[in-house]
Amino acid sequence: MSDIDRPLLVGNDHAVEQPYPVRLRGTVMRGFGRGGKELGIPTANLPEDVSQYAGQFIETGIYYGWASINSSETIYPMVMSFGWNPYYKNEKRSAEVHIMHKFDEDFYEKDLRVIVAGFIRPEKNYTTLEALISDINFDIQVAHSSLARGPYAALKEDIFLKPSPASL
Ligand code: ADP
Ligand code: RBF
Ligand code: MG
Repeated sequence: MSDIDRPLLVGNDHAVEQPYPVRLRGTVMRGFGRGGKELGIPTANLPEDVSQYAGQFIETGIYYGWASINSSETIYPMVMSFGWNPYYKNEKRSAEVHIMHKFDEDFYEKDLRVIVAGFIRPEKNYTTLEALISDINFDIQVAHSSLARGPYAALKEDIFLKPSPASL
């Protein structure tokens, strides 16, 4: 049994409200390698200048939206952690994207584009790794159900994520 007690739907059902959607793009960087190994939840880290840029629009916290790699046709749902990772006491604010898809290979160095569609919750500190992992798994469920609503689903078609006409 999970003791997580928060809603599965976040954000206005009828419209994506400002400042969303927030569009971010950057090369996937190497981090400490904790996401995959310790949590079983890999996160593709965006460059520092991109998290600086994001900070103009959004507060630290956990977000949901859509992502693409190298502007390919395939668009994936994603959850993003933007902040200081209090559990790990990081010194830098990072933007880390977990794509809700099982990949056979890493995609370091590739161009990651994300559309942040809404806020899920503030960052928390945890006493155990298990508690952090269950919260992240719940965030993934929240993202799934929240993105299924019309205005959020429509963002999947945003041209920002897709191949440019010249590359077709
Ligand atoms: P790091 O600290 O280097 O970010 P992680 O353990 O968080 O290490 O793993 C992140 C890397 O794993 C990403 O940069 C990407 O190349 C790869 N990866 C594989 N599957 C996924 C996924 N579903 N979401 C995000 N990254 C993934
Ligand atoms: N780290 C925290 O310290 N507190 C959090 O509340 C938190 N929430 C997260 C939610 C999601 C959806 C993801 C993908 C990560 C979250 N993390 C959080 C970050 C986690 O600590 C991070 O991915 C690892 O530090 C690996 O880089
Ligand atoms: Mg990572």
